[in-house]
Amino acid sequence: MARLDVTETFEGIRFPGHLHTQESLSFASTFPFRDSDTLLVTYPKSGTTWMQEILTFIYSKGDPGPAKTIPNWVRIPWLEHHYFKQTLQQTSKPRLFTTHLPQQTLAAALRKSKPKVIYVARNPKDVAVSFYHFHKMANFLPDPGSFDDFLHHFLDGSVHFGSWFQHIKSWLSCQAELGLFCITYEELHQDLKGCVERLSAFLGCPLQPDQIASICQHCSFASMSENTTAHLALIPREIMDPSKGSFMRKGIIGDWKNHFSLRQDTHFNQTYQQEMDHCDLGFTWRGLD
Ligand code: PPS
Repeated sequence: MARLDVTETFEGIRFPGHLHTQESLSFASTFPFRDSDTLLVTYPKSGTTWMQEILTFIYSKGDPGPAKTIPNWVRIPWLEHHYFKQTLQQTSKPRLFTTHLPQQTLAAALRKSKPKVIYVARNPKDVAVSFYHFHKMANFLPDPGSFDDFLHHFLDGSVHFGSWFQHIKSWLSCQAELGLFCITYEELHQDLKGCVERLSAFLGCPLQPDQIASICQHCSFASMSENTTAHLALIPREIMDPSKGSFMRKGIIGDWKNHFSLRQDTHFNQTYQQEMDHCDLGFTWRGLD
């Protein structure tokens, strides 16, 4: 299934047709979750792959076996991807899933059961930069044009996967209802060990100190860059072109400062203020200013 130039629009949001079909999006929106499932929710480029790796290691109790031998899209598949139904048959228990879908698409399905839901958020300026570079290498996403063009689309929400603002606002608005575990990319950076401890408590998956140490070692940027099953390096070059960039690109906080002009930063801050006014995220960004 190539469909590199196809765009699927579902509930007003555009998705790459290479990975999504109307049927797969519909299947995701009515998916029968179980209370024992864990759902990882992210806007693209917010630390999805990092959290997939951490969750894999928490459930394997620090054993690198599964993370080193099974690609991340099989270990913790995306609900909305076209291969999901097929992958589901191989999914071991407890079932772990990933999604980039907005909250309203999954609201009805999530009301029917109580899976554990983890939301990973990242400073949106760094998300925009990472997403821009990803567009350059991923042939299933549109040509982003200049960074200025891309930023414009990112801020008005017309990029694939929709508005970052709507995504975070809609998910965090049902934080209490869903018992959402919210964590940021920046927190993972600052204190990976502390984050792993919090996650293991949330998941009811106790870990020994040596297991936590193994997780922190294997989930570092350097280790994950070498583990091709952790990211998209296994994907053919017609789909993701390594000559145009790297999936494990920089993995740092604040790279936006190397990309944003003063004008772009001012415009971004104004849009952020307008969109996030009266929205208490419950945490403050590190690196937004
Ligand atoms: S995707 O395509 O939505 O699944 O992308 P996603 O995994 O959400 O985000 C990719 C960015 O996360 C960085 N990354 C990491 N940073 C620090 N440490 C670790 N271990 C790590 N793993 C992935 C990756 O480098 C992308 O960020 P940028 O800023 O582009 O480097």
